[in-house]
Amino acid sequence: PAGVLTLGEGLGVLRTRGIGSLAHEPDLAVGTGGAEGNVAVGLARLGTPVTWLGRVGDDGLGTRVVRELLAEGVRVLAPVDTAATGLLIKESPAQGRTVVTYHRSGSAGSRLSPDDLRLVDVAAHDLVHVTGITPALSDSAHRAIDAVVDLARVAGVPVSFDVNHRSSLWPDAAAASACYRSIAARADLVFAGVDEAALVTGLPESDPEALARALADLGPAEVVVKLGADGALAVLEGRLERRPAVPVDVVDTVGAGDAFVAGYLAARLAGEPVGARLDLAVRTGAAACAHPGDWEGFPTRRDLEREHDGQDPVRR
Ligand code: KDG
Repeated sequence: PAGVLTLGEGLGVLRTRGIGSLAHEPDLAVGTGGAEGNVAVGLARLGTPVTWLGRVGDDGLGTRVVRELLAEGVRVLAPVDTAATGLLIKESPAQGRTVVTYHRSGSAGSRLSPDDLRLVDVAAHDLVHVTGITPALSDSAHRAIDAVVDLARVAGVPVSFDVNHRSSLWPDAAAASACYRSIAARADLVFAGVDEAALVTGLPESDPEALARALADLGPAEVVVKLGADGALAVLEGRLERRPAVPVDVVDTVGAGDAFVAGYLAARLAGEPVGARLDLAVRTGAAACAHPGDWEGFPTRRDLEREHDGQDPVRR
């Protein structure tokens, strides 16, 4: 089976090694990121077949994005573009806090277009996963997301949509919200944080269950609202399920949402009921928080089994 198809921008990630601003920090660690690629890694590690589609530059970071995804077992369709691979910088002003800046305008990934969909047979997949980041990148990327969602719908392939609001990529909140509503209305499954659900529905953040139901009223049969340290809840065909978070010492939460989505989708594709989807999602999300990289800390099935193996912190 072809499993999941996802598409978006792959980025180089530079992260300050110490605590402090890039104005002073001397050392950077180099990695890769991009929400959809992160989800793809999460799925591959959990044994779910997955394809990632995205444009990369003819440069070291583009090669690195492709190589990391391939090394993780993701099927990669990556047209090489004349523009440079986009870049994200993570600074850590204090322990457990992260500040992200983007250097991605006009990047290779932002030049994704509906034409690129000729590389892939959308109808052959079990699910298509998109995020609200890609339509913010450019008109052509926005049209690519609309096109893949519409192709999936026509083919009867379920569409999963993670709102993933990145305010700095949008001219204003109203433009973002209108776009998210349009995708949510065509999706089968929507993921949102409480702040994102409030942005899309116009309701206050104080009642997550009402937010989930209001998102479902836009069209999707299944809605998952992520509550951070309070866990998550899901509404499927009107029925509510809720799970607490798995406690974790947080190093960096960037990427945790993607791990959560990967866990949820892996369980969904395995035919698990909603409660088990949430169980796997909160565990994979917690594992991702324990690592400074976007996706490096995502667990495999074996890692999840080992969590129950015993108390000795050293394994030999
Ligand atoms: O979820 C993690 C992503 O935010 C990160 O990898 C970069 O895709 C990214 C973005 O646009 O923020």
